[in-house]
Amino acid sequence: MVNGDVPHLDYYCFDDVASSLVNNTKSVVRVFQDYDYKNTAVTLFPGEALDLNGSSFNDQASSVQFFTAVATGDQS
Ligand SMILES: [Ca+2]
Repeated sequence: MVNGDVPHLDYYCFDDVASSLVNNTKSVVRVFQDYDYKNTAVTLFPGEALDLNGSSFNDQASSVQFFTAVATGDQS
């Protein structure tokens, strides 16, 4: 579980191994193919899950960035 921005996922032994992503935070999460928030990214909204098997992003994720969700009305 990651709770903040992570420029290098290998700190967590998690570099290039992710085959599925789940965003169980209340933030928008962007997951990048390379270190330091570079190259291709996928965006996950709060509660969103993504199966990467068979996609070009499988086993590629190397950094993660969190964004505060933009209020769009009732967030209760
Ligand atoms: Ca990578």
